[in-house]
Amino acid sequence: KDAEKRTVTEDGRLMLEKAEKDRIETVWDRYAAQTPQCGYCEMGLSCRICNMGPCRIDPFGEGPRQGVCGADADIIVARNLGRMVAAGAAAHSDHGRDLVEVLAAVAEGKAPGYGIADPDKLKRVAAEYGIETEGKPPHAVAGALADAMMGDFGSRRKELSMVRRAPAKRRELWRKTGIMPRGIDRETSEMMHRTHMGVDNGWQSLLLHALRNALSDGWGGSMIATEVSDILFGTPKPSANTVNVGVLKADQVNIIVHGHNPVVSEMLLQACQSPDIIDLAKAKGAAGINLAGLCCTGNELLMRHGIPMAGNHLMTELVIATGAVDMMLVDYQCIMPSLGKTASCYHTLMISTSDKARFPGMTHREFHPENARDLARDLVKEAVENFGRRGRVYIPVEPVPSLGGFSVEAILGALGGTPDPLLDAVKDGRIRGAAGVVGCNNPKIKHDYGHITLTRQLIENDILVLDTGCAAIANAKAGFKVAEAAEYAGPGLKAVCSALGIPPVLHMGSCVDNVRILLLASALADSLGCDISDLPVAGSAPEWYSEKAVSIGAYFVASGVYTVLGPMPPITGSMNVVKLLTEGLNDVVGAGFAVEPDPEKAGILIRRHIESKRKQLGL
Ligand code: BF8
Ligand code: SF4
Repeated sequence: KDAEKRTVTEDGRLMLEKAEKDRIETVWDRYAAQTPQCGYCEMGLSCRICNMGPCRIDPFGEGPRQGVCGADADIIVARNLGRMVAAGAAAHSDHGRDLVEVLAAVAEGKAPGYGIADPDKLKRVAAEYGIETEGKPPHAVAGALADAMMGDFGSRRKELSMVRRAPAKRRELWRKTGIMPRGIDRETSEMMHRTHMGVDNGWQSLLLHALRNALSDGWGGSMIATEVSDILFGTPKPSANTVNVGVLKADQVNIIVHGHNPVVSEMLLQACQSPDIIDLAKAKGAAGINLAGLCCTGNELLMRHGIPMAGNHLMTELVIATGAVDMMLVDYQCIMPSLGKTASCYHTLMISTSDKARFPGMTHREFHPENARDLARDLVKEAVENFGRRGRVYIPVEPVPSLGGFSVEAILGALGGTPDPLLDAVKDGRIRGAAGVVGCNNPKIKHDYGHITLTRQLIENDILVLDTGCAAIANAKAGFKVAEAAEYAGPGLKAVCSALGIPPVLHMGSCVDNVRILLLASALADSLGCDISDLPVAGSAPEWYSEKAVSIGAYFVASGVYTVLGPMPPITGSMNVVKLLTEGLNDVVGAGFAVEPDPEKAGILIRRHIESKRKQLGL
């Protein structure tokens, strides 16, 4: 059956069948309608950067070899990829900036409901920025930190502040190669400039700048997003949660938050917990109010508060098809513009909340730091009112238990304050190494098959898995994130996990939280006195779709982490670009990309890489 070809998850399959019965069109149907997709575009060989075009290069060498301007395949492919990085870096970094705005508003007392949840972290980060913290109240420190972070965004000429967290050898390499990131917006803006017609036509220099642009995301925009979120809302600690469509409750008001920025979802959580609104829900015949998440804003709540997770990217339409969602609130990124239409078949109220993200079929109710608390309360009340308008609901599965909240601070805490016990386990071979399994879903790959298959193989072979984003949700649904999941691990990893009481797959958060993986890798490299590229670690994005994932992959590689992509990026039109990314970069940044859509084979690539790094370290 079709549903079985589309997803490996039980709730996904059952919901796909329900959607079909309800005649709901899904992302898979639209993907099928798009196939075969344009071969020029798949290879990165089409260009519509200027109005002399659009142009395409004939990959078989029979038709045009150059665009109207004279750009060849190498230039066109490199420019297109560079623009993907720029868009991804911009998305993460603009999200980071929104948090800095909230931090500034908190400092000014203009953000009722928000506060400083982790004053210690505020102090630590402020000290890194050279801000005097002694004897100053948190709000004053927050204001100074917000100002200093704003300075990281614009035309900054100096090195980005947070790069100081990278190992010294890595920073030296970035300087030497000319890819040390400066202002966050500056690198993105420069990427757009360089790819304008008639600017940078060196495919190598374009790709190097793409790495610098990505680094301005990983060690800049995303890192600021994560750190400021921790300061405002709390640094995650391990806590239990539940995952899959079964987290929806037939007898409760179900509110779903979807998107990325915790600025909105945190206020929703507060409102859902207020006793007067819970009483209102009970007066309307509901047993309570159930807040659950989708995608990364869900991950933010899961990490900090153990809020249940309804699903990842490809589940977002299907969750609505339960008929049990009384309200869905979205902020931005990865929100399919189809959702409003899907919801129109049910009673679900769809609310868009960000000044920069509108969607058809949604009501726009804009959140700002000043009005967020009150607006969240109003909206939760509206969701409660909507509970009575429900039709029949279909919640076909029981939720799966899972453990989240593994910030670097929490991991080091579990290890007794230093990475040494982890390093000892790596040195004596109980743990062979670590791998990040991150990123999206993509209808080109069977839903969650890539994540689950790769993760299972890695832990079976004693490789600790760190995951984020939609991959983390897939792995939680597969049951890899309870202490008992140590059973799935090889003997060495199993022993370590059992001793520490942790699962073999650690949920490190949302996609901006990939920086937590960078920071953990830096801590390990510092302890060993080596560079990140010397470590037995790897990254992977088995089902990636988004431009943000391109930026993440590029900053992982530029930071020295070998990274295996599932779906092929649009680069095969230029063998020069393919070769540079998969081979040449090793000589430049000590790491490169591989592409392998089959997760079983991707696992073998990662294991081979980890074993070769162990050998180089003499382990
Ligand atoms: O930032 S993993 S589909 S939800 S892009 Fe999007 Fe991809 Fe999911 Fe989160 Ni990340
Ligand atoms: Fe064509 Fe060159 Fe314009 Fe691209 S930039 S659309 S290749 S003329």
